[in-house]
Amino acid sequence: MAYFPDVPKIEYEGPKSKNPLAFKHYNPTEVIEGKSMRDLLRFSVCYWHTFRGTGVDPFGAPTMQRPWEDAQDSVDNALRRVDVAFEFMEKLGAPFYCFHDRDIAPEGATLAESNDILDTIADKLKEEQKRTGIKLLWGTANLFSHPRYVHGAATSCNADVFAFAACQVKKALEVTNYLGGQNYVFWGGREGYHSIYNTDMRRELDHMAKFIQMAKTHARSIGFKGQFLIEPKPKEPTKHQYDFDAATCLNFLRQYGLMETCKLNIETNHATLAGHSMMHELTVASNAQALGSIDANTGDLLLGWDTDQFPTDIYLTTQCMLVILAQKGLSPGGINFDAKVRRESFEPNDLFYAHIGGMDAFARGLKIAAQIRKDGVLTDIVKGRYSSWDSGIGRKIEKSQMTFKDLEEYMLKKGNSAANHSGRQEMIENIINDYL
Ligand code: XLS
Ligand code: NI
Ligand code: NI
Repeated sequence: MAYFPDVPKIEYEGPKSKNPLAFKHYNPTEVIEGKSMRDLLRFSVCYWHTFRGTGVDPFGAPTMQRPWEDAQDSVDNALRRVDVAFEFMEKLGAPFYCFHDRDIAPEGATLAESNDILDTIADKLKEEQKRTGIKLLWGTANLFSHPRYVHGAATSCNADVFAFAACQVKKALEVTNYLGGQNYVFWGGREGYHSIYNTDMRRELDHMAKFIQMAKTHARSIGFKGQFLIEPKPKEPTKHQYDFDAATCLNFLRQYGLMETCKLNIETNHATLAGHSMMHELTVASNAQALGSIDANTGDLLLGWDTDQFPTDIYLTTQCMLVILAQKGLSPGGINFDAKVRRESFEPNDLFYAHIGGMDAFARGLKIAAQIRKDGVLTDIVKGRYSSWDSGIGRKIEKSQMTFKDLEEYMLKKGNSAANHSGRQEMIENIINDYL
């Protein structure tokens, strides 16, 4: 049975096409910088927003028309949803998908029951993966929806909650491994605080590190070879999240000796909530050799929360691809659309329009970024700007051959520093515009 009966397989038709159900720029086999678009972009569909999003908001009821959903969160429904998901992803031509344990399977009355249900669904996912060749980019555990996680999971003040969360991650790791998942994500759902008066921050952070360490030990013991990823977010649901931004996460990883264990999964709307641009966050992560994957979406300039919209802004995708190309791709990570259609876009086909738009926006960003790199415009500008470091005094400082005393001697002799050159920000912005 077809759940999207009027949608054909989405094909690449080129920039002139007016067909809303076709790619204008994403041409999976087109080669850029020696790799196919498919392998460079590694697009992934997220199970939670795309197959579980209902359109509820704090003021209103669900709006999404999803004829395959029943009123209860039944196991039969979860099985049927696997068919829906794979029909969608196959027609879209998405090579990867991602999930939380509780997106794919309902929670049972006990841990044992929940684990059994998860196994049932995982078997079906595995069959569908085999049939279609679609792969699991990453798995994760939902450690934030259930009321037990009201005070957090790994950072809960209740040790039993830490224990329950550990069991959930243990199982999620096993399922991810069973499905050949290439990464495993930790997003600190409620790992943070609302009131610092009642919070032992140091103890909570120690526990969070211990949790990841224990997860790593278990992952190794079951032969899971995937990459661990931490996803920064500054706030929401808690007032202050411990994984605030890329720099905060890197500090945490370094402090607890976890740099070898985890890379980062950077999400656009989280970057902007932290007061950074996506390109800033990607650069911080990439500089630390810790840019593992991205959650592609966008926020709304006028709203101060995580709206998780589909990315359509070519400036944004170009900036992302500049950083991603500079580090030669994201593999084993990818570009996961952690994005949801608007509450007003309630028809099933809107899911296609949204993903096609996001994929095309990134494909365009990729082509533009590759051209900018080919012409070397930015690299030449940046290289020229720092040329005083390539010889003379700059070179000696970089080589650690100078002390403050030496520099004083140098400057006393010279009398004053050399003149500065203009940063030419506007000219550079104009050059970037020429490529768009
Ligand atoms: C929420 C996060 C979440 C993670 C996975 O804001 O983006 O969806 O990606 O737990
Ligand atoms: Ni995310
Ligand atoms: Ni988000």
